Amino acid sequence: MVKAWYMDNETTDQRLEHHRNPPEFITLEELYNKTGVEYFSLNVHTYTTDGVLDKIKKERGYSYEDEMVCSKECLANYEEKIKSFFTEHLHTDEEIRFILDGSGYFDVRDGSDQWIRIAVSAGDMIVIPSGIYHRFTLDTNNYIKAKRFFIGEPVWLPHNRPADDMECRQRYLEKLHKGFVAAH
Ligand code: KMT
Ligand code: NI
Repeated sequence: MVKAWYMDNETTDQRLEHHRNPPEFITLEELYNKTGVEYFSLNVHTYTTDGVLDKIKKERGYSYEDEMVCSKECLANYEEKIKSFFTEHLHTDEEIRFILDGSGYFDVRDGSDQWIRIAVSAGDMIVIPSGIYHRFTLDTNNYIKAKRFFIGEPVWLPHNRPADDMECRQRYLEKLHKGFVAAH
């Protein structure tokens, strides 16, 4: 089940929760209004036939999908990959992940440059907007399995911060200042 909170800046062990003291949780609605991050809840046992994922894919034009596993055993160049996932970056396209098993954290910056930590596990699907600074880490379970989606030919390339001159960054900032409006 998804949960989101403001995290402190302490990241000696990135896999821990790093709540502020006292903890400051935020709702999914607040998360969307503050960052544009979208969330869908899916049933991992029925998603292949219940039509919920199919509808999202159709409406949003997700034409590409694959599956990835992140764990010490399954990820080639594990340490390097984990390090690059956790380096603050943005993408020219949305980062769309549907968690099938395991768990992890997506960290996103709010409009005041504060980190919000989003804990995801099986059934959670999140859409991280293009142009937002973010990062990913496994938690102490050290395991996640997720589906990735993309509109057209996938571009996974991260642009590490600072990438403020990029067009996708400028467009993201415009939406942030105007207020996010759901596309559907
Ligand atoms: C990414 O791009 O950060 C990832 O794909 C991380 C794993 S997705 C659960
Ligand atoms: Ni990313």
